[in-house]
Amino acid sequence: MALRTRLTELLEIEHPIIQGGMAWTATAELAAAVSNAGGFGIIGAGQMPTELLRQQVRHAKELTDRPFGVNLMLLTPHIDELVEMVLKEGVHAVTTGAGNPGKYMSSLKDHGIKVLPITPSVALAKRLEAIGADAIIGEGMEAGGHIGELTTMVLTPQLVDAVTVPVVAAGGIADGRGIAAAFALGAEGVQVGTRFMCASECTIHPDVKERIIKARDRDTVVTGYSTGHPVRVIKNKLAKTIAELDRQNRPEEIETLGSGKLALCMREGDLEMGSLMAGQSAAMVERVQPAAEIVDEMIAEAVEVMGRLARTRGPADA
Ligand code: TUI
Repeated sequence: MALRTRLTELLEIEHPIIQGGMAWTATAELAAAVSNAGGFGIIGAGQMPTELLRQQVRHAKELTDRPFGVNLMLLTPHIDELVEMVLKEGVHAVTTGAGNPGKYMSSLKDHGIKVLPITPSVALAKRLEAIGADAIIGEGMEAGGHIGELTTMVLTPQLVDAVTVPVVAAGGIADGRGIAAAFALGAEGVQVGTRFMCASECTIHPDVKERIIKARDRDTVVTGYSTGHPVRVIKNKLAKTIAELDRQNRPEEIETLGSGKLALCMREGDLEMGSLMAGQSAAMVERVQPAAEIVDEMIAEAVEVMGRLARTRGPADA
């Protein structure tokens, strides 16, 4: 069973599923497991020291012979150094987040690295296509972490109409129904973050996985609007404090308070004072399971749903 698109060609993968490059969460182990399962695994660079990211890239190469990538978080202070390192080590593709990767586009492409920017808007997607983006990942505000304003449902078709390169839908996709929906909107692939947080191979603290599995529909909240970098998290003590600072319009204090809190959550398992970044789809994640099982289940369900839709007739033909 396979869903082939221009994205599977571009990334030389079997299934059109990209694993989100989540900071402090998407390590070499997870990325390699997703790539070995026929998807596209991504190491989340976040604010990682350059040498640590280099080790991660090398480790992933030991764990898989298949293509994988790195997500570059463009707000990182030493981003230039991270890009240099990625150019030297070589990966199949990079995704970028939290900014405009225009400055790095030509050097990445000159090194044969595919570039898939994550964008929250149509205007930015058009600019990035014009300077050589190989595909556009449109991320809706259902996603976890740093988000834009539009939902996946309205962003995806607008991107599909605006660019000619493949569009990948992200935000709120955690099962095969989500893949089928994204394809209905014209996407040629999906990016999945939250569900892969509960992959067996994901190295985050087990308590975080348990919290995601327990999550219900309204358990996430967006905080940090006053900083200009809003993030979706599962509600906890830290989120409540930041929401209050947001109301009082005290962005500097939010930046100070937020520093180091993502690692505190994901690595040390502090569910109350850590930043519990996860998407709305946390409520749809039911269990910890191997990455390959997640990929296989999602693809099988997508194929089943799309087959059912294809056989559906209007009342006149019924
Ligand atoms: O980047 C993400 N998700 C993230 S990054 C992150 S680490 C962080 N922590 C605190 C504050 C900020 C970041 C946690 N989660 N997703 C991809 C994404 N990119 N979402 C939105 C954007 C984006 C936003 C603005 C991309 C480009 C952009 O462009 C602005 C411009 O310069 O035109």
